[in-house]
Amino acid sequence: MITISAFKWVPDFAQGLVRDLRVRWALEEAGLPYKTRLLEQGDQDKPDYRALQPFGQVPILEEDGLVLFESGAIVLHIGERSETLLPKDVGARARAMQWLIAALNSIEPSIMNVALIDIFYPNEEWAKLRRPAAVEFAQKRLSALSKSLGDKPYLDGDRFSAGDLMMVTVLRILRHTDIVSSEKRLAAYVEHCTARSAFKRALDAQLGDFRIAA
Ligand SMILES: N[C@@H](CCC(=O)N[C@@H](CS)C(=O)NCC(=O)O)C(=O)O
Repeated sequence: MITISAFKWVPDFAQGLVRDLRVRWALEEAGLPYKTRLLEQGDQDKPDYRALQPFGQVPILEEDGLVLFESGAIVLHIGERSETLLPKDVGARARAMQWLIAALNSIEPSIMNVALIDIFYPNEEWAKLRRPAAVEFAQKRLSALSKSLGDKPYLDGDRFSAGDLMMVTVLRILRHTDIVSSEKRLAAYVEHCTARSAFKRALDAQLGDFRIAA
């Protein structure tokens, strides 16, 4: 049975955003059952966990002696068992991976620049000075993403893939602002991807674990 790591509890701002959600969603899309290894605060710094995840982060995936960290690597690994996530067609499969990496490498950094300011440094003078340029840069990236999406339902056309799963979890990081929601096409894209029953089950499972711990 697959085990994934997650935090037992996190503050409200992070609930529904913690990156194990990506893996739970991928597992739900793939129809693979899993259990969770829930970390108390501080567990991520203990040597036994650091031996599995060098940076002390969630999620990791454990299965039959295989241990993987990095949500992108884990989603791609799960995708090997799901045509929904990684289509069989060679080109479509490569493009699904391309969009997953674009989400992590070309979109997430600019989104995190804004999110980190808002969450951890809202009252710092330097952060107030830095924020407008960080927002402007994120908007530039999002506007390019929106143009590329165009009127298609998904990034590669008519089919949902691991690329959409990752992109949507990245875009949701700015749910506390109107930076994504004011881009109408992206807002609609996030809405219809998160209407998938697999996403709902994944989100319920993460929030359910927090409720139990509260
Ligand atoms: N690049 C990593 C990032 C993982 C990550 O940032 N996880 C956060 C939770 S969403 C975490 O564990 N933070 C605790 C820490 O960094 O100490 C991935 O995608 O798996």
